[in-house]
Parts: sequence; structure tokens; C-alpha cells
Amino acid sequence: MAGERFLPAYVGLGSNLDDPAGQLRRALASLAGLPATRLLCASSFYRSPPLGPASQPDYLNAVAGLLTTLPPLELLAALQAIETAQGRRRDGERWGPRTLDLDLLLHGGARLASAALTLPHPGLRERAFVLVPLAEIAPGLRLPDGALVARLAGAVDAAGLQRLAA
Ligand code: A4P
Ligand code: MG
Repeated sequence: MAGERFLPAYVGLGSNLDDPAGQLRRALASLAGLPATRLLCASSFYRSPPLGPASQPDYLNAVAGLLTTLPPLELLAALQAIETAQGRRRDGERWGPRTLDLDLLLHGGARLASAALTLPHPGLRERAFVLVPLAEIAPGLRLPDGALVARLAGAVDAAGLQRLAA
């Protein structure tokens, strides 16, 4: 990999089916094993009520910080392979329950706006279950538009979000 640049990337993890804490732990182990990638850190696990259809279990969420030389679409494909390996089915309703959801939140300073990949992730600025764990591991991080993660996390409505003991 000589000459390739490692860039920071942040991944949002979510699960509300089939032992969510176990799902997140297995996903973190898989992230640590990705090629051309190092898992640098992971947030605590957080519980929150579902965004979207209310008739589904609460979610557990976390955020992981990586260094990677994989380009954004290759990293996304690797995340989707991990979801599939953990029994993720894609035939359910939008925002319905899932064993594992891995969202690419940020990849270096990339800004993309295609259906296949939008960066930063479109929900990032509004979702406490993303911003609060992201701020736990990277409070000084800035979005491509300059917004400071700690400031966004401090301003979001985090009622209902509960940090779980390690
Ligand atoms: N895609 C585009 N940009 C990205 C990106 N930055 N990261 C595309 C990941 N994927 C991205 O995703 C649908 C398509 O989005 C993919 O084909 C990919 O190419 P998906 O994971 O197959 O479907 P989804 O996750 O059901 O849809 P969506 O709209 O992404 O849902 P979200 O936004 O992931 O929300 N409530 C709580 N409390 N906690 C949660 O984690 N999660 C969801 C799902 C709903 N409610 C929740 C939570
Ligand atoms: Mg998703």
C-alpha cells in the first residue's frame, strides 16, 4: 500500500434485533478486520427509542473511528458485506427493525450526493444517536462545512438517549 493515504472515516452502527449488543460487538470485530483499515476507537453503546415506525424495539447505537485507504464506495461495499454477514435483510419497511445497520457518516473531507452514497450521511446533523457517540470519540472533529461535532452534539435534542455502562 506504499504511497496510499490513510484517511479518517466514521461509521455509525445500529441494531434493534437478535441481541443488539452482541451485533454491535461482532460488527466492531469485523471493522477491525477490514483490509487496508485500522479500527482506532469506538464509542460507548447508547440506547434510544426508534426513529420511524414506533412498533419496533429500542435501538442500540455506537460510532467507530477508522483510518483507511479504501475509497468511500469500497468502504461502503465492505460495510454492506458485514451487514449481510450478520443477517441483515433488505426487504423490510423503510426505517424498520434490523439486525445491523452500518452507515458511513464521514470519509475524510468528502462531500458526495449520489443515491449510492451521500457524504456526510444525511441524518448526521439531526440524530442524537449519531452525534452524541461521535462527539464522545471525536469532539474536536469538524464536518466538511466547518461545523464542530461537539457543538452539534450539544445542540441536538438528546432526550431518550441513554448511554449504557461499558
Ligand atoms: N447510502 C447513501 N449514503 C449512505 C451512507 N452515507 N451510508 C445508501 C450508508 N448508506 C448510504 O441504506 C439504503 C441505501 O442508502 C444503501 O443502498 C446505500 O447505498 P440501507 O442501509 O440499505 O437502508 P436503511 O438503513 O433502511 O435506510 P436509511 O434511509 O439509510 O435508514 P437510516 O437512515 O440508516 O435509518 N432509530 C434509532 N433510534 N437508531 C437507529 O440507528 N436507524 C434507522 C435507519 C431508523 N431508526 C433508527 C435507527
Ligand atoms: Mg443504513
